[in-house]
Amino acid sequence: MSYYLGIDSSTQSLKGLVIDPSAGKIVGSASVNFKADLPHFNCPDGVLANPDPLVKHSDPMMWLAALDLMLSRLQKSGLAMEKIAAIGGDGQQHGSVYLNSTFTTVVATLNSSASLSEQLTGTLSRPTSPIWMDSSTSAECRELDKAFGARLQADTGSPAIERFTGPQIRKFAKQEPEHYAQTARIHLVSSFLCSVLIGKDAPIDRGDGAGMNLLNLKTNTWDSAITEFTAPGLLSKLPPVAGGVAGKLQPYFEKYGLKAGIPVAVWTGDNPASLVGTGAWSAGVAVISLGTSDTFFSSLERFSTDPEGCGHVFGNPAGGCMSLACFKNGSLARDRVRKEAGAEWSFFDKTAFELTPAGNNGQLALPWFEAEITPPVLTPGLRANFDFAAAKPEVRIRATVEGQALALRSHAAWIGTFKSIRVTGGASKSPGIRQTLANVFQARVESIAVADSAALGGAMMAAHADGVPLAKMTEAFSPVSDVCLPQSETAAIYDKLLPLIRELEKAAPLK
Ligand code: XUL
Repeated sequence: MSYYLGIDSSTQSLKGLVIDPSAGKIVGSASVNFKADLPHFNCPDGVLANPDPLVKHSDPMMWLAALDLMLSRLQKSGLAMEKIAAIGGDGQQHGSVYLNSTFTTVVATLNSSASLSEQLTGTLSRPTSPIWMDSSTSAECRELDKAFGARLQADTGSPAIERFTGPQIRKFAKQEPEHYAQTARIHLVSSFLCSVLIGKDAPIDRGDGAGMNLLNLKTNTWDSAITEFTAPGLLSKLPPVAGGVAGKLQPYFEKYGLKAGIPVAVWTGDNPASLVGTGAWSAGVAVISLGTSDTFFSSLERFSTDPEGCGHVFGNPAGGCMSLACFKNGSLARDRVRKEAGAEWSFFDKTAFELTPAGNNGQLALPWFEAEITPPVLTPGLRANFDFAAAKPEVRIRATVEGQALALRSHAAWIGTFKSIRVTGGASKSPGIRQTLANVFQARVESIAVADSAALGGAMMAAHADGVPLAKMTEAFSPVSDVCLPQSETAAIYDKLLPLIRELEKAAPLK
């Protein structure tokens, strides 16, 4: 009869999902879309405008406003909030929040008659938060590479990567030393929101901590040499690394009908949470998550890194590690191609694939409207091996979806070959995209009933921290609800196209 709440603070929205594990049911959900619901933060798509296309920051106060609004919506939906026995959650990975020395006191004494953002805005030592879409730290990455060489990837799971929190902190400390000196605590998006729930500094978990270039995955502690090189005195500004229960829900949240004192599980990153929510936390299942970013991930039996240096090793919240390849140009790029082609979503998701042949007669596109992460390419712009602007809408759409699918296959090869792949995220509902993935990977593409697997993973981790076994919840909440089989006659077409995607990655952007 106990309910568990999972909260997913992602790039463009914040969602809550409530499960009842004893009944095997989802009993409630609420969401807040930053563009539609919080337009006054001027952060549409979760990113603040900036003249430098490589700089991508968000407003941490918007995430707090979204948390208040989501909880009030959940309460207004009529859900029995008092039945929620524990809370878990996740945040978009790599993003960081910079807090001054007043944070500890203010967060511990929140007044329920004012909003979270009103009370916490004065605790920021940096008004904005760099997020995972930021590619502006190449200089800092090269400095880290020079100082630590191959050890960085061997010990932290990734070479120096622009969006990772360590290079971001180094850039801040170099460019704004006074503000860095005023920073008492640096949190990830996940640990920041968890801290607000419990009224004190929450730990960072291994799953999300591994996305910082600071955590030694061999010792599961902050790497003191890397941390000190990244920024002076950084170790004292980081919360501890831990899993399990972070603390107890503070009284501020009673105004939403929640019971103060219920346990709050340590939050993780959105991809590690999705690993749990899709049921892929145990070996052998790969996941493709199609959201603001497209990601390919699976649990890892043995610690192994990407020889090309694009992919990552993160902690698996269920124990051990997970692998991940991340592509920045995901759903926002698909939406832009759709709009520019003058197509409805029904045309993009289905009709375009009925009007064109598998392989698109060799016409491929990479919709890199933003600087790409995998591979790291800092010059944005669409790449295509044909006259994209002159082509019919259906040709542009297939070229884009096949280009993205081939890039996923090519850059996830180091992770392994999988006979079945689970898909999640908004675009995983598209029949055209699912069939393309099945054909490109020649694998069964499985859907699970809950598209929001990160929030589900957060709810499952809350229940797990309260003693409910993960395997039991996976059976109840993540069963395969639909399967898309590969068409074997297309195998040779995509095998032939695979090397072309690497060629296209080296091409100049179209004007
Ligand atoms: C993963 C990554 C993105 C973000 C946002 O490394 O950068 O997937 O977690 O979803």
